[in-house]
Amino acid sequence: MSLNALKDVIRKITRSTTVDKALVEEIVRDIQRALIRADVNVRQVKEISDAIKKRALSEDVLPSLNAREHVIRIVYEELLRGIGEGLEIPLKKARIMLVGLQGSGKTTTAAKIAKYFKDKGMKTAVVAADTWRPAAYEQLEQLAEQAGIGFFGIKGEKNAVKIVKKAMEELDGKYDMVIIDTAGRHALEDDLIQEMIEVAEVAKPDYKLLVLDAAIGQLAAKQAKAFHDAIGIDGIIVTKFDGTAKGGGALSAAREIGIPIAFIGSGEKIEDFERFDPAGFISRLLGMGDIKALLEKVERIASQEDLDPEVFLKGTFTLKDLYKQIDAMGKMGPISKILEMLPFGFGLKVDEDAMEMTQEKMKKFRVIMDSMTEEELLNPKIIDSSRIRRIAIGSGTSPQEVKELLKYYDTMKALMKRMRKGKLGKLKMGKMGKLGMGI
Ligand SMILES: Nc1nc2c(ncn2[C@@H]2O[C@H](COP(=O)(O)OP(=O)(O)OP(=O)(O)O)[C@@H](O)[C@H]2O)c(=O)[nH]1
Ligand SMILES: [Mg+2]
Repeated sequence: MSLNALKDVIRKITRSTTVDKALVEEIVRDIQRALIRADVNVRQVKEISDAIKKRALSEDVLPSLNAREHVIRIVYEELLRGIGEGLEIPLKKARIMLVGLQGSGKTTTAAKIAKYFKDKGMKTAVVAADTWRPAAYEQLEQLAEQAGIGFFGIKGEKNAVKIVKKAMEELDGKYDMVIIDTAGRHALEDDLIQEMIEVAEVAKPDYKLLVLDAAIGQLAAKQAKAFHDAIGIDGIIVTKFDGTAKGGGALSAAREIGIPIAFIGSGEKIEDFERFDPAGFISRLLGMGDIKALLEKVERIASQEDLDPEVFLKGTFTLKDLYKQIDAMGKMGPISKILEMLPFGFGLKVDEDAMEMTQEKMKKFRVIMDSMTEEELLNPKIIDSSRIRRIAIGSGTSPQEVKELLKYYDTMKALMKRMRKGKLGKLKMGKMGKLGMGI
């Protein structure tokens, strides 16, 4: 078979990896159930599932992904579309104003943010601008003390705008980041909106962050929209993620207003706070632990250009090619996985254990090859016992280990040859295990 004819066959096999409609329907039904259970807005669930169906059936399946993984990857992308990678607040001078309904977690979160950035080397302070809740001042003061962050408040002062004005004069220049805790209400009432607008006018915050309790579920989208319409929001913080809530409400809220999630609060303690991580969030939302592993796999495929399939096709296979292959194995996993990714891999059953090479062995093989001359790498045949001794000394290994590498090279070379002849399917990989090299 000529090279071109072979490539044609390959292309056909690749294209025939179809994702059938029944499977997509089945997966989408599972996803819908998970999303609704996680409190994602029903209208959004419909939008998301329509998009998934359309893409899953029309897009090519990435090599090495099975049909299910193909659909899940698209599910992930569609869920990510609404929430993005999260809001990243850089380590720069900034003012952050927190808003949110009563009990959502603003005061606790103010201290958590200040601590989070303090731990990154910023000078941070909190401002007690909640004049509504009894003892809000004491609550924040105590948290600030506990976290070792700056605090500003005016005890007994009933005007939040006055406090914030004074705070800005007082703290400016002394702190890098100032976080303002504001009052909440049971519902978004006019006087609260008015107060938020006035506080924002004097505080001139770089970020207005909405604090949302994960437990409010489906109400989150409506609430986020109301706050966004009233004062404009730059990011969302989801609190009480340590509870039973799966975060669908927060996802809906972010999608609804098109604003990213910045942080997740996951407990009452000041340290229970982390930057939003989309993969972790979506895994939890769907109740699927394997999303991260899948994404890593997709990433590995993206680095596939590191592996040149032509090597498998052209007539020669030198130690240089082996070197590249070993490098690719470091990035992409065992050779059996790489073979599966190649179009040839279809129908190829390899004994994974026999093919596996430990990281340690890979490293050693690389070190050995680093001690070889260009000539030896390109023409391994010339490596005789005196060269083997020299290479062993140069690489700090033993002649035995150099021989092992050469044996491995011979085996791979034979494998490549068989591949070119299209006999790969019949090749018994198990034999390689007998070489006793742990490959
Ligand atoms: N489990 C858990 N509890 C939290 C979290 N964040 C806040 N809380 C608790 O929720 C309750 C309310 O938190 P606050 O920070 O006082 O809420 P707030 O928004 O300032 O409330 P108001 O000032 O009344 O509007 C407190 O008991 C907090 O300890 C969280 O991430 N997980
Ligand atoms: Mg409060």
